[in-house]
Amino acid sequence: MLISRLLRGAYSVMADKFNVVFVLGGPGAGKGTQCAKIVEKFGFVHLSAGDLLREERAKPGSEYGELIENHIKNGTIVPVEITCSLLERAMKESGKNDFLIDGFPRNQNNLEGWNNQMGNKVNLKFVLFFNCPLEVCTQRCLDRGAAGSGRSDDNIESLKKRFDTYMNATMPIINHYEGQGLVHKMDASQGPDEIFAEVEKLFS
Ligand code: UP5
Ligand code: MG
Repeated sequence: MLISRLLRGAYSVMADKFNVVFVLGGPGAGKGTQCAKIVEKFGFVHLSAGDLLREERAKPGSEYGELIENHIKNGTIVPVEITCSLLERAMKESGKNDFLIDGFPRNQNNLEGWNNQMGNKVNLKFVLFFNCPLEVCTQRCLDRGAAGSGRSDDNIESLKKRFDTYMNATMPIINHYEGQGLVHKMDASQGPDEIFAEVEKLFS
């Protein structure tokens, strides 16, 4: 009796946690594109940390607007307190339980801040890593910029900085999760449908 009550208690604590899949990869690797497909087929909530920061930046009178814009243009990373609060708020407001968190955590500061603030509220299922050559990613972002994305970082100067940050700060985070056996690495240089054919196997 006691054991089954304890087990039920433990289960309800687990069930109360948010389920999270982190989606990482270089600029233009296709994180957003694949997340949209996962949402359509499997019903997760997609939260792009970059999109949340851009929304916050666009709010009239935002306390952090200028700081966020400077980081985005320079390809550097916004302090975790800001990003993590935006993510947690969006998770709570969604009323849902299963999340794709796209483009986060990107550096050691993000990882530590997330673990402190969210570690015991979240069940990290795995990390989806879109691996794509720099030249392919660069071309995708430049094409998107030329097509009128309006993103202040879809230009060659910002892209160089975004890649430096990705290689120096984000790859060590991916390697950290790899060491925990949590990373699923995808070849993201193919077409969107070919990539999704691999991705969906993980969610099925
Ligand atoms: N495209 C997509 N897939 C394709 C495919 N398979 N074949 C051909 N084309 C493909 O795709 C990019 C473009 O490529 C699109 O035009 C798409 O149609 C095409 P997308 O799906 O948008 O790729 P994604 O990986 O999401 O690229 P994104 O540019 O969003 O990646 P970033 O990681 O650079 O951008 P993000 O918005 O996450 O971050 C921007 C900045 O915000 C960061 O540099 C940083 O300054 C800041 N930031 C933080 O500080 N902290 C955070 O936690 C997050 C962001
Ligand atoms: Mg994106």
